[in-house]
Amino acid sequence: MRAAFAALSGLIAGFSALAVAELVAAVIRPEAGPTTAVGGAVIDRTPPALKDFAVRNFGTNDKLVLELGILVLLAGFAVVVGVLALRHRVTGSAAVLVFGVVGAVAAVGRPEGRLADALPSVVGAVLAAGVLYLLVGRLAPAPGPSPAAGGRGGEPPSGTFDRRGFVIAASAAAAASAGAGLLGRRLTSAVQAGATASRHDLVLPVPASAAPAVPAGADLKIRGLGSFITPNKSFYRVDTALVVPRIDANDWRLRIHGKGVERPVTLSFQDLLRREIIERDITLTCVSNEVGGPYVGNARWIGVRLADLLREAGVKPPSRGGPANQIITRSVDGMTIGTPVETVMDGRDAMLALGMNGEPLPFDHGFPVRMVVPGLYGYVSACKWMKDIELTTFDDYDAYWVKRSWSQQAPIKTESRIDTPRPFASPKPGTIPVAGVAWAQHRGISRVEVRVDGGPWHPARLAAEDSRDTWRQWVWEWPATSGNHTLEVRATDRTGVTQTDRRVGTVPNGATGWHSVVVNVS
Ligand SMILES: Nc1nc2c(c(=O)[nH]1)N[C@H]1C(S)=C(S)[C@@H](COP(=O)(O)O)O[C@H]1N2
Ligand SMILES: [Mo]
Repeated sequence: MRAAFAALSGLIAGFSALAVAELVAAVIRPEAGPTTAVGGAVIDRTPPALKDFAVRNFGTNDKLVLELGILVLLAGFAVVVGVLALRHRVTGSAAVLVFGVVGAVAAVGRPEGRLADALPSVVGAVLAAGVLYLLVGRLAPAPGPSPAAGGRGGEPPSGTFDRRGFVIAASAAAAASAGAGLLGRRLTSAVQAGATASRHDLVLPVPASAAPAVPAGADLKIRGLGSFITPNKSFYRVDTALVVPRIDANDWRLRIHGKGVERPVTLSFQDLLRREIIERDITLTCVSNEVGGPYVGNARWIGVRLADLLREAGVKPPSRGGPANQIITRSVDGMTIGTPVETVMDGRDAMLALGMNGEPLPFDHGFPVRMVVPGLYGYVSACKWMKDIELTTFDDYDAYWVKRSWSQQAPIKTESRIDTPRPFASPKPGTIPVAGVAWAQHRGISRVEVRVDGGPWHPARLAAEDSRDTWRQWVWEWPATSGNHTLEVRATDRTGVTQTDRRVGTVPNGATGWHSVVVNVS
């Protein structure tokens, strides 16, 4: 019985540690909270070959799974520590401090970690150790009943203790912790109110160089095929951020500096708004997208040309004698992304984007400013929540994913995907539209072909081309007969390269192979 109460004491102590840590983190910064810090540290250390797993599991809403896992683990330890404290009050309580150390080390060790980030975990753990010490103290045998009752006096029957006293103390600790936790939440949203307001109040500038209207024929409007422009809400999200950074656009600064930068600059958001604004349709793709996968999306971006900014800062590409061949973009959450200077300055519309599909960038997609470079996978180009651009060389610096054994350079491979019919669909015999998308950003798509059961290739009808930097929808009307059939697709880009059938995984620079879908016509 006392063991159960001791376990409960451990849980309450753990809860108060987290609640108080979150309150302290609200003051320091939300990312410094222990579960977020430990989760982030886990992501940082995810073995390279498991990045796909990380992306798939942490890349979207499933980040919750990681945090829940940490909480469950923590609860288990809390129970053990509580029971231990019943036996050895001081040792058990002190054991709580170990978790403070784990949280603190994780927080300080994050890419943007500072010493102050240790505080939430340390304060939380010290407090929790105290709570556990006090609660377990309440479980000590109560002073015996009056000698008259038992006759012998002294020791009460083992297992009795001041139950009422314990319940009161435990409830008080739990309530106080809940209060601290709620206060922390409030404080965090108050701190973030400026960021939210700055996004809400932002009126997007009118682009001086507008994108032409999307050609009417770019969207085939076929059932089962996504829209040509991917709405922000359904746009894929891939990043390592357990807490989405919320930056106040008014406080935002971007520094451009490094090798060969003759005139280093620091720009504010207003500085960007005053520049020539361009608008472009660009399809983004993640290197972790498997053949047939979902991590590709197309948006209308507005922003400023990165090449202009670099030129004004005195940067020359390597082909013109510049000493730097790599741009490192750094985000407020410590992501580093390495992009070839030559590519950014070769005339393509590499941009610092501030608008996405007619809105300011959503927080999830990098508000206030992110990079977008047509033709390069996201991990080598699309830095979100960016704050710093440093010119360097590929020899001198490896960016975040490169340190984790992904390629330094990664142009997007020519790919295609069947979106309808779905795998294992059972359509009726007759004419069935087989449709999907194909992409080869900055090269453009010139041909898509479909075949059935390894037979001859049939040319698909291509939707109108918006730009070389966007994906292209396609459809082939399949005269389907009964039975199980395998559909395959392959694309050819405007340089004449046909998508290879060689199956390789996503590591180190993008998956290849033909997407195939098996259907049962009946
Ligand atoms: N700060 C930051 N920027 C980032 C990342 C990240 O983890 N952190 N992930 C990159 C990767 S791998 C991709 S594919 C794109 C995805 O952009 P999206 O989430 O807006 O679709 O963002 C890139 N920019
Ligand atoms: Mo990615």
